[in-house]
Amino acid sequence: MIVRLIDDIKDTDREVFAENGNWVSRRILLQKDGMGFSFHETIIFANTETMIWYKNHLEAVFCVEGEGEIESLEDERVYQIRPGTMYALNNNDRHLLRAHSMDMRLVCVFNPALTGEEVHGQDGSYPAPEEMEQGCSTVEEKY
Ligand code: 9YT
Repeated sequence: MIVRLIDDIKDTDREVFAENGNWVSRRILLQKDGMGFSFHETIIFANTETMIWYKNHLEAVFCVEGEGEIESLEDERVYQIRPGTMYALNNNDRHLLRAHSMDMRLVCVFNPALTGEEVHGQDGSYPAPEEMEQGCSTVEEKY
């Protein structure tokens, strides 16, 4: 059994800050934990907008704190996010994620699991697991 405290992840290599300062993500479970998915707590900082495209991963996100919105760049629909809201990027949807006046605390699951080594590519995506094995480019997207 794996038991972990979020406080034990802070200030370790499982805690990653976005280069543009928009978010911090704590990778509670990664590929190496062997669960078949990864599990994250992500804080989206207040009054930010982040463009994201997980073209190689499916992600489900559950809001536990804060308020914001997600705009699908596939059809321009905007959905409000508040505690209790879940969104699932079942079509690898490109999107804009906005936090309103307070930080948004989100719990996220990725399939396939993130290894923790990914950085956003030029198009906002993370590389596929096969590309990671081949040694992918590590250019951070500044969105
Ligand atoms: C909200 C969201 O998309 N979180 C994703 C987790 C984060 N990009 C990470 O851990 O890399």
